Amino acid sequence: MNRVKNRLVLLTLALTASYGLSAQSDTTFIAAGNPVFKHKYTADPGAMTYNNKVYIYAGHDECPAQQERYVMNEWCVFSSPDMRTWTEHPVPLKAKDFSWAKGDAWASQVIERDGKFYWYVAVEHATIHGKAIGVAVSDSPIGTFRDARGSALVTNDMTTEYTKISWDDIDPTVIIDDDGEAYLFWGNAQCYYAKLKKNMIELDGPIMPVTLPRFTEAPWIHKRGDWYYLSYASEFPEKICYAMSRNISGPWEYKGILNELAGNSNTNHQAIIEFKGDWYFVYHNGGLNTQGGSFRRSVCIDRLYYNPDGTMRRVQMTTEGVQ
Ligand code: FUB
Repeated sequence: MNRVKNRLVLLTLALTASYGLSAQSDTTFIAAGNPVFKHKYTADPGAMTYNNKVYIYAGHDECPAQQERYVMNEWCVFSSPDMRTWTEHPVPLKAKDFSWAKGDAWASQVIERDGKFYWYVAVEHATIHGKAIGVAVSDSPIGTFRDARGSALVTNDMTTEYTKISWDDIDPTVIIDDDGEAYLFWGNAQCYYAKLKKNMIELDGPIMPVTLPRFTEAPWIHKRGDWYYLSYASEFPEKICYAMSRNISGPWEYKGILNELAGNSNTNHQAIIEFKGDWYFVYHNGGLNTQGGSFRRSVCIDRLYYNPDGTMRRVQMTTEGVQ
């Protein structure tokens, strides 16, 4: 009976992959190493642990074979109680769910506060030139989510004093500190941070630049003990580097490379989480047969280890993944 059920699940996943369909209902499967999700292309993982489950929020890479550009219209959500059995839930959010956005469901992160889930995303703004950061909210980690503001939280014209490029306001990452204060980090070419109000949908102070060597994009902020860690994609093609600080506002001390170039992808975009006492490095590569690459990426997970002094050991990317 179980075998029949597993075949049905695999058939559903294969159909979903072949026809590029989005999940319409929950679909459960067992991961077989890296990449974790093999039935569709997934990128820019934002990971969250909540109520003994891991959630991965990822962009859906939909670029047709033979083309080389980002085609990303929606985000996906996957959950797992053990990092092995995964459930894909129906698509919880699309770029077009933000009425002010033109498209481009780029990198994102979800965080929980007081039983609500806030999803910070990067999209292309329809009327203000350039990329922008929006925030959606839901009562459930799997959605559905709705635009929490009806307008962008950060737009390109708010950061022109630091860089003139129009795609610097991408890749949001968020942290709620032990004292309850929340902070948003983001950036491309220039890293920024700003305090968030308790309502999580408004900035609570100025946008500040963060100085990091050879910063490209994809900041991820996390805390372990008294250390703050700011990891980020560096140079291009991207490696993941990181810096540490005793203070959320820095200064940040550069600590070197955390993850080398990811296979067959010029981006690498990471998330770092603790789950049931172990730490995990979630990222993407371009390793999925047969069309994987920089615009058809796939989420992978490997273990992350710390040294006794709090620094992080370089990640070993594996085909086996985590079991
Ligand atoms: O997926 C589009 C962009 O590629 C992301 O915003 C970057 O982090 C890079 O992964």
